[in-house]
Amino acid sequence: MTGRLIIASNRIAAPGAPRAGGLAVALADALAERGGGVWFGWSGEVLERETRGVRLFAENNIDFALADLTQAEYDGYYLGYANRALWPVFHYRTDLAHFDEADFAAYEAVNRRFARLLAQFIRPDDIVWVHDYHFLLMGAELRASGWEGRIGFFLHIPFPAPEVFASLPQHHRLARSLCSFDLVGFQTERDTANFRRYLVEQLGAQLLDDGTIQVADRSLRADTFSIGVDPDDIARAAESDEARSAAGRLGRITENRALVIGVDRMDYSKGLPQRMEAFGRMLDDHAELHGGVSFLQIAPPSREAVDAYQDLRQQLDQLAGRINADYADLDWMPIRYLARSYSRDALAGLYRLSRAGIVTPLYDGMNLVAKEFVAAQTADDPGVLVLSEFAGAADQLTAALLVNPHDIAASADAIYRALTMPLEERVERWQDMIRSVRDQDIGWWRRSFLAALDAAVVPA
Ligand code: GDG
Repeated sequence: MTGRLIIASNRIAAPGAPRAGGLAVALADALAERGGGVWFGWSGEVLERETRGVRLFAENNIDFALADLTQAEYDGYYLGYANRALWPVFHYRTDLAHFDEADFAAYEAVNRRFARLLAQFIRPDDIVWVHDYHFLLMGAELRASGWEGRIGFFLHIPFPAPEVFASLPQHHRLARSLCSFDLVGFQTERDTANFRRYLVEQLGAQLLDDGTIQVADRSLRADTFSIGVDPDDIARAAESDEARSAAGRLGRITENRALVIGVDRMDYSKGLPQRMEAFGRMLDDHAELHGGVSFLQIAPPSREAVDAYQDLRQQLDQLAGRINADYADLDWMPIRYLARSYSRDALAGLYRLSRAGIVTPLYDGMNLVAKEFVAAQTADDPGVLVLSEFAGAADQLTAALLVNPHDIAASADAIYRALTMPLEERVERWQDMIRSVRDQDIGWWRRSFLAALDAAVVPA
């Protein structure tokens, strides 16, 4: 164990605010477990022109260091390069990508400015853990600022096939920067293999027998660390007053109808239109279920300033409207589509109430909702998970009903199968899944990443 842990992520869980997400809790725990450290990132504030420099807050023994963005940085770095170029390309949607040089310049400038701010805090024996696609250039920029200590990087989204990654005009720059880290972590074996293959084919890397990757004068490691959830915490949340009240409110309306639930940020990677079509298709095929099943889709809007997200919103509004118009009756609404967010506790209550969870992204790094759904079930009457084979979670949750989300007929069949599955099979599948959710939980994820980073050899 070395010095302090320094975490850098685009968004941070600000002091005093409730830590809603599992990830926020995991990172705060990682800092606490090390006996303190610094969590550095964007404050979430956008200022017209000037930024104010880093603002520091202490909470217990964690220092939070917050930096603002200017409007131009927010537009170019965040909405532009991160969310109009990197996000679509890494999710295999090159058709939606905008390759704008000015956006890349803003991305590079923010990575440089943030790296320099960070370099002011770090001490020689600290270790630095950088998160996600917003900060791909942070490795190179930290090294350029003179930092020689350990730095690790974890990518929360998929690392695409090398041919797809190479569609980014700046792919060499991005990959070389990733090689400035001592450890690069991915969600699945496929992501890790894609990254390694890219380095060999494009940068002439050598893969050594001990797992080290040699690229020019740098050596690094790349490995798989599948992110998890805190299953005990989710089970507790599902028992909370708020969970019961949410389940009660919904239960009164759906009465004894079977409930199918989906919870996703409103994002084109999540396969929401395909999922609604699959539910509609299931109603086409199974008249006997009319009036007997409801599909609840919770989809809090995100990144609304990006065109592709506005298009998705329209598409979903139309689809839900059409399916409901075709099938709804005086006392039955087949789809309840809610473009808003609910508390973590309320969601856990709704997962528990549901007979099936439907998590069918077209591509997803891991997908925590799949694991949260499993963790919220009870052992004596668990719901069934219908899961996309293209979610990272499918590698671990092999007892889910795995589907190709583009195959509407097969997805419709899987929903039907989930709704009609005998209790014995539901229990068997759930036990298999909860074992994996417990074995590789959020604590396992952060501990295994940090142990590998501690073990990374830093060149003398
Ligand atoms: C990225 C990667 C990877 C959703 N709606 C509400 C709400 N949520 C919570 C869920 C879950 C989280 O947000 C979403 O996580 P996902 O993993 O499903 O997806 P992304 O946001 O795309 O996350 C993904 C993840 O990073 C972690 O590495 O798994 O592949 O894309 O925790 O519960 N939470 C609340 N209200 C909502 O309405 N409170």
